[in-house]
Parts: sequence; C-alpha cells; structure tokens
Amino acid sequence: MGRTCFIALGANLGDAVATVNAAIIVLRQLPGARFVAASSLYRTAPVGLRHQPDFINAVVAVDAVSPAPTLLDDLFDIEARFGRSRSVKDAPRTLDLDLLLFGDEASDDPRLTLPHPRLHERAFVLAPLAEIAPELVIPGRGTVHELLARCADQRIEKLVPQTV
Ligand code: PH2
Ligand code: MG
Ligand code: MG
Repeated sequence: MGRTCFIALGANLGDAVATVNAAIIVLRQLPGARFVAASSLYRTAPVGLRHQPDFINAVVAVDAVSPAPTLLDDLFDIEARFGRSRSVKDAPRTLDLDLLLFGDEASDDPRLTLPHPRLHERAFVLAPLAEIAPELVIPGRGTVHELLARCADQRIEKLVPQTV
C-alpha cells in the first residue's frame, strides 16, 4: 500500500463544473496511484483576489506509490492538458491541482510545501476534505472538521449532482 494523499481541485474559467468532473476522471486513472475517494463539487467565493468568478472546488484522495515529486509532475501535466496558463498569483484558472498532503510527509521546499501551507484556513478545501476524511488530523492544526468550523464566514455551497 502507498501513502494516502489528498489533492485539491479548483477551476473558475470556462465550464468549471465540466472541467472539475473531467479532471476527477483523469485522477482516477493516475499512473502510480490508486484512487480512494472523491468529494462532491462545491461553488465557492474567491479567496485572495476578490474580483473574479466563483470557483468550483473538490478534493480527491489517492494512495500514491510514486514519490511526491513524481505525483506533483503528473498534476502539472494534467493542469497543462486542461489549458492552464500561469500568469499572476491567484489569477482565474481553467484548472488548479494542489497537493494538500502526501501521507505524513513534511516539506518546506518552495515548489512543494507539505502539508499545503494554507489548507487549514480555507473552507473551499476543508469542506470537500471533511466529506471524505473528517477525522484527518492536519499536523499542528487539528482535525479537518474542527478547522472547518472556524471558517463559517467563507461562502461555499455544495452542488447537487445533475443526472441529465
Ligand atoms: N484558489 C486560489 C486562490 N483562491 N478561492 C477559491 N474559492 N477556490 C480556489 O480554488 C482558490 C481560491 C489559489 O490557488
Ligand atoms: Mg491553489
Ligand atoms: Mg496550484
């Protein structure tokens, strides 16, 4: 068995719901990882740069056999396939894939900080994460559901899956 990893998905350009759903299908087939679970999709108010469209966010859990840098490269490749271009920090994006946690690995490498440095304060990450791992402990921060309770001021809405 590999290490349990959590990946955050975010999109706010184009058909963001379709993009996030398609990206989840791609993540289910990641080489070097076994799919574990996917959260629902959420419509969320932008955090950081305010004047941009709402985001669609979700979280996926996988069991990774590849090391973290390999998984990160795979995520960058998928972002590029979905037309991601990198302009200014926090700019609108067709698809953002962030590695939140890679087992219990800690890293302060600027290319890959683990755990993700802002995950504990973001409802758009914590709400989908709470759906698939509510009792998960973010080292030094607390459990996902405790942290989410502190983000009640952030606007998020769970989307009901469309059947047509
Ligand atoms: N991603 C950001 C900055 N702000 N806000 C929301 N609601 N959702 C995101 O995915 C998001 C954000 C940087 O990656
Ligand atoms: Mg991000
Ligand atoms: Mg990113």
